[in-house]
Amino acid sequence: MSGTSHLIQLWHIPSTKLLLRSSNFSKGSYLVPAAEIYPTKIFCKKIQTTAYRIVNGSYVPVPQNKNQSNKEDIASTTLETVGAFQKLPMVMPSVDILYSALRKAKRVSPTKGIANIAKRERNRAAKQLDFLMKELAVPLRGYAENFPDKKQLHPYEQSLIQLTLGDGNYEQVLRRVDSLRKKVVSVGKEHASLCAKSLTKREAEERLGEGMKKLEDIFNHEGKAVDDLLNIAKTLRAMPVVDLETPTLCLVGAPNVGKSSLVRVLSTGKPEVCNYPFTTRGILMGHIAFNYRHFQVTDTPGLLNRHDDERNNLEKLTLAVLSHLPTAILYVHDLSGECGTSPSDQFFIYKEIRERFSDHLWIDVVSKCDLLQESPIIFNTEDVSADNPELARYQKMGPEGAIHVSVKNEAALNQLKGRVHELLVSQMSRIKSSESNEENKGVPT
Ligand SMILES: Nc1nc2c(ncn2[C@@H]2O[C@H](COP(=O)(O)OP(=O)(O)OP(=O)(O)O)[C@@H](O)[C@H]2O)c(=O)[nH]1
Ligand SMILES: [Mg+2]
Repeated sequence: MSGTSHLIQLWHIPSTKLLLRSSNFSKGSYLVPAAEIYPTKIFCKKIQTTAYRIVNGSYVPVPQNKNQSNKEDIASTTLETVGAFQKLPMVMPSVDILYSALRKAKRVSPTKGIANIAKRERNRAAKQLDFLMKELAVPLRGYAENFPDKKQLHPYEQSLIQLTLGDGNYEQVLRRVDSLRKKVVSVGKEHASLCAKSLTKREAEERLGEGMKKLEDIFNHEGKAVDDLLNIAKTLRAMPVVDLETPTLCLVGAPNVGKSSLVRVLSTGKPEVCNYPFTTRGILMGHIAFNYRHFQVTDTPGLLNRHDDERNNLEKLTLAVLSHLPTAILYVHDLSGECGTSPSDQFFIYKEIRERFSDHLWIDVVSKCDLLQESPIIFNTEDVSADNPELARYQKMGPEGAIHVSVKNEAALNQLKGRVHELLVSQMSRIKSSESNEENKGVPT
């Protein structure tokens, strides 16, 4: 397509080892199986203008009610925005917090003008312990206060936390950090007050030593919570954040059908392409520019023909994107028999997804049509269904109106790019009209 440039912005971070074990994916986007973190390709952030609520696990727009209470306003405000991960506080490694606090505490001098040696020593010991306790507790309190409550996040970000870190891990790590803070405060106070009661210089010194050792031991034992939080922050900060005001094309389909290959054609994004299912293990966010207009593209992990309860975290991630983000869908079908999911299974997945996300703008693509032309034998991997005409048609042609493309012989790729462009322009109009509806609702009558 002339005058069309395709750009993709990919930010890589090194593989992050979080909580349990490290990833062996060197090139995929970020995510996922519970408690595993993968390298990330990320994009940009922005604000969403529509409020949502969750109904039966789905994310639906909420018409704004002018008479809502203040509290509800605050809650919906928190759900309207994405980009919380980029605002997470920087976390210091536990060992740095500890050694910096110890070093500074040892330099704390007694209050000036105390002539009596014992009194001066107990004053110094109490002050040093109090200082150490505060130096350790203050950053921990900052983390507890500034890491957001998961429930207050945009549903998309809630899903990312859950699917990436594992259910409940985020909250659990924050609880561990807070319990470390409480322990540090109570032990620090207890020992500082013991120091203040010392009768001799020696006793004050001993109690100071004991107190410092105790705080050091607690931090050495439980400081891992801080390091886990540091890894969580690193991982979350590097996650893809979508600009909710920029039209987004989301590639969806069964595993191995050619989604990533099409992303590579539609943009300069380079997701991994391999001939095995679930090559794509996370969401890749890239963008395309058509005639100086910018659009986003997301590649997603494949979906299998099974019930939601049986889906893996990769599939759940794809569904989270479709449920929580305003995307246009490019649905990819592979009828060649090459991908490992039979055409009839793809048909049932497709029917379900199409129905579930019927309000999304949509293009259907039958991929690998070079194989269909070259080798009809591959295509005939299953009997054409005689008793279900819709399925029988699908097995031969894919859904009605689908564009038959091939990245191998470049068949119909320009046609596809043109359709994608039109789709994204329509998506842009949708976003604009929903924005102006929101604004009109906000104007008092
Ligand atoms: N012959 C042919 N092979 C293709 C075409 N498009 C993709 N393939 C091959 O199909 C296989 C899967 O392609 P991917 O693009 O990785 O598929 P995917 O849907 O992203 O796969 P997952 O990420 O695992 O879900 C690779 O071996 C590709 O080279 C095509 O148009 N023709
Ligand atoms: Mg892929």
